[in-house]
Amino acid sequence: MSNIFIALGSNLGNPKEQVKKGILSIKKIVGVKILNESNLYETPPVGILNQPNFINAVIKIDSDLGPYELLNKLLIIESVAGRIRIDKNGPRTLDLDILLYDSLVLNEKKLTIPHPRMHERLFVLMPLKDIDETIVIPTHGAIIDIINKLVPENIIRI
Ligand code: PH2
Ligand code: MG
Ligand code: MG
Repeated sequence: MSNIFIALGSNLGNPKEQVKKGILSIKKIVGVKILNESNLYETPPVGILNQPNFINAVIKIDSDLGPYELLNKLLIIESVAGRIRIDKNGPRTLDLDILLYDSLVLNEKKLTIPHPRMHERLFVLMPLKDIDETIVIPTHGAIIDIINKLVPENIIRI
């Protein structure tokens, strides 16, 4: 079994409900057990600024699915939630990103673990820290040190 952290984000179609439903859908994947859930956060958009605020959260799961098996399940949940891919950083009903998979480091076309931008995104790091503030992100270091070096953002716990 592996300890895996997944980030959830939404800024379209009742984002809070999208994130909650996303967690329920992940709970239903055979071979997945949810171990912990962060608080929900309202966060200003990063990347493309001219779009609604996001709701973000992180969950910790235990699973015997491999990284690609899990990725494929998450992509199905995203598309059932009505996700249409237009802009890389644009608005979305539901985004599910694998952040960490044990201490695995994977650099492949379809999947990069740790998530390639997680260390620069407070909307990911704040909820991740809720679950475990002792996390060390492979190749980047201790979460607390990373957060302390970032410029604070207007992230609101809801
Ligand atoms: N996701 C993005 C781009 N920008 N900004 C916030 N606040 N939250 C997100 O989840 C987010 C984003 C691409 O995945
Ligand atoms: Mg994302
Ligand atoms: Mg994604």
